[in-house]
Amino acid sequence: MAEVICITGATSGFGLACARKFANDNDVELLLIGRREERLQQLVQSLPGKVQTFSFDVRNAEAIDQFARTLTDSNTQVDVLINNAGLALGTEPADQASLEDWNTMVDTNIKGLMHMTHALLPQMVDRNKGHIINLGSIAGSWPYPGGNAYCATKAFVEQFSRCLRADLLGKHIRVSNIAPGLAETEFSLVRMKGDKAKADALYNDTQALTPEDIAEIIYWTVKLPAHININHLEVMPTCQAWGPLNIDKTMV
Ligand code: NDP
Ligand code: 8X3
Repeated sequence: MAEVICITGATSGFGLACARKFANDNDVELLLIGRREERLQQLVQSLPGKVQTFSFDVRNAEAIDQFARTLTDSNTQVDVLINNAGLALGTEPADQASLEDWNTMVDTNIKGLMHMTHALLPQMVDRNKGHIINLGSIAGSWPYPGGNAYCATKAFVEQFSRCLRADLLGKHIRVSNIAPGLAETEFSLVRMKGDKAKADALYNDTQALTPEDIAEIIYWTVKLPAHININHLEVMPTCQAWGPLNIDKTMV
């Protein structure tokens, strides 16, 4: 029986690299989700094996329910759910940040991930089989100026992943939070709202992680023997590490 891998945010970055990585396996069926229909169509044509695409916005709860119903109707059961769709918007300090941006991040990174999990987890529990991979971030553990709502959404992903593990104890269902640091994808272009110069500046003179690095790690996490669960895996490029905490010496 083919292993069914469902990837949200498969049109770019980590999701796309995961789709390419898993597509090379024999006997795998990919369910690829994103909003950009034309990119999904290209994937169907370029990837080997059985690939189905679903164009919807993970902020649309009704679309997720419809997706789950489509799977039920075709008797398709998801073995691995990669909750990857997500974004950051803006780097302004909290008092200057856009409330609309905050809501978009919450609706995508938290509610979208939660709805996908809620829709697909019951069939994993029924079969006593499955693996949920959530894309967290170093931002979920480590605050930085301008990170505000984005960091908080990833802290949700971290704790939600741990709590799923607690609830699923006794079932053969694994849950892993993969938390990358600096990685070069379309992430910064989206965060900087299309300003390519600003997005590129972040990666200049670095050897950032690549989407393929993260796909390799996710693939390894999934392929480990079933009795091993990676709870939380934080990964940074070697050129990245913590700095000292800031101290304001002008306040006295
Ligand atoms: P990209 O911008 O390259 O990819 C993001 C993907 O998410 C796209 O395929 C996009 O597809 C999809 N997406 C975004 N919003 C929605 C939505 N509302 N509904 C459906 N799909 C959506 O970024 P990355 O690959 O870097 O990011 C993937 C994940 O990794 C995110 O959760 C991000 O927060 C996280 N991450 C990224 C890091 C980095 O430095 N790059 C580091 C740590 C974590 P489409 O636009 O077609 O819908
Ligand atoms: C993306 C990594 O450090 O830009 O989640 O927040 S960071």
